[in-house]
Amino acid sequence: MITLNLKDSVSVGGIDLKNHLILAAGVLGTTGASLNRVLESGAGGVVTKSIGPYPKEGHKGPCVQVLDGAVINAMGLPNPSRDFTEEIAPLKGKPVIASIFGANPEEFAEVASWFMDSAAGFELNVSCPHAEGYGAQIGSDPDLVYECTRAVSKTGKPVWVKLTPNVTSIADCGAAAERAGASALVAINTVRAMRISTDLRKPMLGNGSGGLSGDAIFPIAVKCVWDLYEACDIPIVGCGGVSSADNVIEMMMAGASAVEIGSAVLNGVDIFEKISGELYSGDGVSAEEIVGCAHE
Ligand code: RRO
Repeated sequence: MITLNLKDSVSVGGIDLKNHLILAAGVLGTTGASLNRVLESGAGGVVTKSIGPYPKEGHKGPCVQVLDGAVINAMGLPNPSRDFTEEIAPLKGKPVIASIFGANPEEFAEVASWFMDSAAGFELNVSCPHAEGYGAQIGSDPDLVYECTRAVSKTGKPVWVKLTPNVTSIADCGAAAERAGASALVAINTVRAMRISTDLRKPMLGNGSGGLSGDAIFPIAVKCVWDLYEACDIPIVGCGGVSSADNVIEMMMAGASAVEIGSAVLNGVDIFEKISGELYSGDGVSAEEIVGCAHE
């Protein structure tokens, strides 16, 4: 397997990371203590659970269905809103990326203003597949992606935009974010999905449908990263089903400068040490040599 050499720090879209492996939004990102634990377990950076303009309890349960090689969730954007600032204030100076959402550009700008001091940068969540009025309803319209990204990029902080695969052209959405001043694109959020209990004769999740993550979506994520790399000139962060060092290299060959790990963390936070132990072993080539190399 190809291995990488790790420089002192890795800079992606204006954010300095300790390595190329980042905790994805939604998993272990609800408290400052859990985010810090993930950093101490070897993650190069961490993304918080998505924070919005008002506190939200989330969808009624069951909210998570664990399948063979995949997970479907419909958490429903549960978050404490502005109170979350207290969780990450003690982590100031660490590579903590605040995932934020809103229903319009004004709400995005308002939520961003709370984290200006504490976060290293923002990840705009315009891609949750089951968020009425938020999420993919914004992220599937390039004009709305542009307006919301613009509102936060005016802060001058690094802005990553997390995109949905549930669109005809992810490249059009990525290009809109790039035009609006995004410093990186993150691909992908979860894939719209549902299962039905044949015993109960009704959907397994309380919300009906949800978002699919885990091994099953890795090829979808690779194709989305590939399409964004062809269409855009800002860095791409690959996310979706990454669970091994070889997956990281494959994402990079498609065009990712770093990767986020989500569902695989559910099997243990030591995933960061496990992957980096393999990824950075041996002499290793520079990431620059690998990123996008499969396009040539
Ligand atoms: O909270 C959720 O239900 C959720 C979010 Br915010 C998201 O971005 N993606 C997802 O699959 N679930």
